[in-house]
Amino acid sequence: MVNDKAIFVLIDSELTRQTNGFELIASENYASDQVMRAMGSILTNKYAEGLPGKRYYGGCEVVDQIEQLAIDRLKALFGAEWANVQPHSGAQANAAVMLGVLNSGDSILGFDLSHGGHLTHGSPVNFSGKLYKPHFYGVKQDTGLIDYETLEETARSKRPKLIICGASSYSRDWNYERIRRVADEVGALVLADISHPSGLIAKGLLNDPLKHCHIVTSTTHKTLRGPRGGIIMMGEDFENPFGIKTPKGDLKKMSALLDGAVFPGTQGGPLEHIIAAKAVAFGEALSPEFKDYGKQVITNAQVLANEMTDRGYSIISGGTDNHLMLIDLRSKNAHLTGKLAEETLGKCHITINKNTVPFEERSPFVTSGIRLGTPALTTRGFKENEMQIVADLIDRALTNTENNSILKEIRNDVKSLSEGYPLHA
Ligand code: DSN
Repeated sequence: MVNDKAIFVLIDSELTRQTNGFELIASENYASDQVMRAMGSILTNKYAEGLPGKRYYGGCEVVDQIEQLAIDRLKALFGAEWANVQPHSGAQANAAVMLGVLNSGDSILGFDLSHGGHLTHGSPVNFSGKLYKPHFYGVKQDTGLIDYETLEETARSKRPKLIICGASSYSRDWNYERIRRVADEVGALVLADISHPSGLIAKGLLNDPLKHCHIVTSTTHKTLRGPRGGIIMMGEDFENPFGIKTPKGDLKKMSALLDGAVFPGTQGGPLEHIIAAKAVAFGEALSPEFKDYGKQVITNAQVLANEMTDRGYSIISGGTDNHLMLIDLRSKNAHLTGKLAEETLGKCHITINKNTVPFEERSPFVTSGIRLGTPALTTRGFKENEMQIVADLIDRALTNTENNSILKEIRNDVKSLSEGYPLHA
């Protein structure tokens, strides 16, 4: 029985928006019905500070089993030795890792936000740049690929305690082995934040960070297609580098340090309804069908990148290995900004985000680029042919930004195509 009409009418409007449009935001996806059922369950009523079997509250015998299932499934999915499924988000997971392994004022080395990194990898407006001393590496201007030489030189000169790899808008795979080599040389830990490609990594479609990086964090709602949330994992025991306040080569002590950094370090009670939904999503990701979805996500991104290139748009780094691409609009039209592109496509119910490009000259509120990602449309059932139509419609909109009747036609085409691919089929 629903009484709160104000909210539920709005939720219905959002359902219509999600149903009738193309969702191309690279960090979004459509969670399954059973993931949402777990999220909306009575588990939200339960307090369970602590870990399975070691809680500060009574009545945890059921949530203990749920959380343990989530942990076990996650470990099986990634081949991890240890996992914590409590972080409320990717940012919370990164905050816990940094609290656990760093002292305030320690140096960290992360991928520059303006080149495709993330706020929590040292941005001056974020806790990571305020509590720690951030240094950055980026991409090479001529290739758009990670500048590993600069990463290595900066690691040697600044001697960070933590090197962070992973990105929000980088379309290529990472050389984790190379980053680990320089980390060992300078005595740093390596954190891989795989929030974006984790669903693809889980199925072996991209390089495995757990083999080389000391700690791995992720969100659970992007390519992994679960509820909105975060996780932390460790792949194996490791020889701990000097200078870090953790015991040498002791996974058990290291995991206790990270568990403590999540709770009580940075969070209170875990969200057991979300943890149950994470368990459901990990179960879905363990299935063979999830690998087909992952492969199709990449194929769709590569088709879309090629189609956009053929229409005169420049893709940073020349293409994609994963689920996303960053497009520099200046190659198509020097006056077309990311802001105008986002607004124009929004009028056609094609949802994307404006994005800075490396060595950006415009403000982050305007930008010269857009980011496109294929996880959500792939979940919906779009394949190569549909991606060609998507590219056509995007290009048609971006070459007719002032022509409202053409934009209306495109909106109708988007709606008709969307109708053939219901959500949660
Ligand atoms: N803001 C998210 C994204 O869109 O990539 C990352 O946190």
